[in-house]
Amino acid sequence: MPVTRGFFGKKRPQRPDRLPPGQYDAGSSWPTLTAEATPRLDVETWTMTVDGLVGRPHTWTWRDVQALPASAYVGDIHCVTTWSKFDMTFRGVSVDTLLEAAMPLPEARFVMAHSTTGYTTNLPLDDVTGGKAWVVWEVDGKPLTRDHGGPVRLLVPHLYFWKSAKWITRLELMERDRPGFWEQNGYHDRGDPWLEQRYQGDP
Ligand SMILES: Nc1nc2c(c(=O)[nH]1)N[C@H]1C(S)=C(S)[C@@H](COP(=O)(O)O)O[C@H]1N2
Ligand SMILES: [Mo]
Repeated sequence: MPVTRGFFGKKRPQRPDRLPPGQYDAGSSWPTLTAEATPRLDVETWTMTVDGLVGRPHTWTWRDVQALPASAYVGDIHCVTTWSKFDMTFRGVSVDTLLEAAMPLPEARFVMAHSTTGYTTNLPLDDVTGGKAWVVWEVDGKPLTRDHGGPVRLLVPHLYFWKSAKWITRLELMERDRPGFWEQNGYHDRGDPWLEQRYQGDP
């Protein structure tokens, strides 16, 4: 009986249409990328704040965020170092829910995401509203591990993954854009993987 070579023997992306330019399918592996030392956060003391250009600055405790309406993302993620991962399931709360409580002022157009570690990343407000961004604590049915940003990270899956700040503690709304950690080091202010916005100066 003839054996169809290549079906099992070759590693090919399962869905080339879902792989942005210059990316490869990392399969079941999930690399960790961390610029700073991995912090050990206590959910008893961790808080999430939305402030800056908002009508009502707001801080949630761990229990407060767990009590908000839950929301999930099922789909892909893309790291600027060229790996992508398909079909991940993250659970948490939509950033829209947090912003609703804090009431952004009309002049707010950008956000800075802050981690407890001092890591920052800047995003257009439009990229974290309209059901496109989450604050998450669970992945594929399990609590986020510390390496991957546990207990809580930002998730903005339609942009390169450096925008998804691990150990998130604060979203600061701003009128003008200001570069975060990697953006000061040459990465793009927006970071759309489909447009290959990897570095400052890319389209
Ligand atoms: N606080 C913090 N968040 C971070 C980073 C980091 O170094 N520190 N790295 C970013 C980058 S470059 C990527 S690709 C993803 C990596 O997430 P992972 O380690 O869960 O794969 O987190 C992003 N969020
Ligand atoms: Mo990354």
